[in-house]
Amino acid sequence: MINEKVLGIILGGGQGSRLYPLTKDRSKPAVPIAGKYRLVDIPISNCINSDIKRMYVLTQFNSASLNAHIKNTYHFSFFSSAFVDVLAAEQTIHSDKWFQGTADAVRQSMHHFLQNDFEYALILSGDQLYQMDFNDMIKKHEESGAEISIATYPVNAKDATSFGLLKTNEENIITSFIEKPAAELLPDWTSDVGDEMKAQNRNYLASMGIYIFNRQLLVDLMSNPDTNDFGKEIIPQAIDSHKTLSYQYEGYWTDIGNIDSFFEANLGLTDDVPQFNLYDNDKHVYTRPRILPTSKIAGSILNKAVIGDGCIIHAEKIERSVIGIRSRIGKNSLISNTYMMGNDSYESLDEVAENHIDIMMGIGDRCYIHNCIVDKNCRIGDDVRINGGTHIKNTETDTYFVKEGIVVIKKDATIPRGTNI
Ligand code: ADQ
Ligand code: ADP
Repeated sequence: MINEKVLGIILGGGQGSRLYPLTKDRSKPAVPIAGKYRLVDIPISNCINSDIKRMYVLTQFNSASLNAHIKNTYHFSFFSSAFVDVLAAEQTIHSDKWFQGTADAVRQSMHHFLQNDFEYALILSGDQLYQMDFNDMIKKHEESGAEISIATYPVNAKDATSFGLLKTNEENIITSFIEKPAAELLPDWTSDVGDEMKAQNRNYLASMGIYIFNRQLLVDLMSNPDTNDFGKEIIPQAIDSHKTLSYQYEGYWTDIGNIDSFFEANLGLTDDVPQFNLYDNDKHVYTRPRILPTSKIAGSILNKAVIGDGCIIHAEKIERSVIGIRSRIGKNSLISNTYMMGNDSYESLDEVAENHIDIMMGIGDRCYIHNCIVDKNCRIGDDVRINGGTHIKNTETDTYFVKEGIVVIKKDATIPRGTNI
């Protein structure tokens, strides 16, 4: 079934500087998460599970790996009108500039959208972890006669300054909006969020950056070339003249736009009952079917470990860690609080000998790896010790990057034997 009324528009990412160095050589939607997925699989899967099967992914870089991933994953039946298309910032006769912001990305791509029949544009962020049935939001949008709807989420004072905050009337119509207010303005922005939320001190109603726009209104708003951003300009300017509904979401939702939140969201998957549930019959998270063998594990103690397909593991212990596809970990190694993304291919022993490869892809023997993100295709030699934590200063080298105690080993990096970080 396809919802013919709704077109999905996924904001795949601007510069992606907050996720650097994971976005050094790839666009943000292509960043691997949860051992086998890419960031973009989350909003796309939410759309598919809501029968919204016509989608555009807007991205700043036209990366080959993103295109390959989308092409290899989301092919629909020949007889279906479903599609997922990547639109990268492109030079046209109308514009020679990169996307200047989220609204500018939509504006520059508008001519593609308008080739489709749709009544509502559903605009989504590309860097959030959640499972949401958009049909309920669309239903409330239609019932209320709103022209714009914004999904909202109660947050506490600590988080409130990173979001757009809003206030509503008793019909949940938004009456005021402020983008990322300074801390001293917060007392003016509390909302009546319900008793359960109040008990958790989540007194501020934040925009989730998930918007429904009626088609003609979006066309009209995009005709003003001076507005570049939804949060900074379009939404605050639109609420006075256009009925804008707040759709308060009750489920799990988290923004994974920076290294810290990205790391915690991944490690959160190792909890006994993770807040983000990948084991649900109805809410699939789709990704590329790679036809990998099962994982092979010898002599290891695994505790709160999420292990991807096709791994070869001899580690002594893996604790509170997500180990991505095709990972190889050597003997007597201890891995904790680590997200290892995995490898793009296997190296055979013949290849290693033939090419005089000194350190194989993966983690060697007798390593200690803690509080670390290991990007894809890294080679970590024997006896390497990486002990992430706030005792390490933020720093960057050719092979790694440290941000708030999390050590990120860069894609394709080689960490020589015996290195101590
Ligand atoms: P932010 O997430 O800080 O706040 P923004 O940086 O504009 O806003 O990013 C929104 C989404 O668009 C992200 O997925 C981002 O990667 C993507 N994006 C940014 N620039 C882009 C570009 N040039 N081209 C394509 N994609 C781009 C927004 C709202 C807040 C709200 C939070 C909720 O502005 O009001 O509270 O989202 O997370
Ligand atoms: P990422 O976005 O994660 O950085 P890449 O741009 O490295 O991804 O592309 C990953 C893709 O490249 C994978 O889908 C994989 O199939 C392919 N790939 C990379 N290296 C090899 C290799 N040595 N042999 C076969 N395929 C490879």
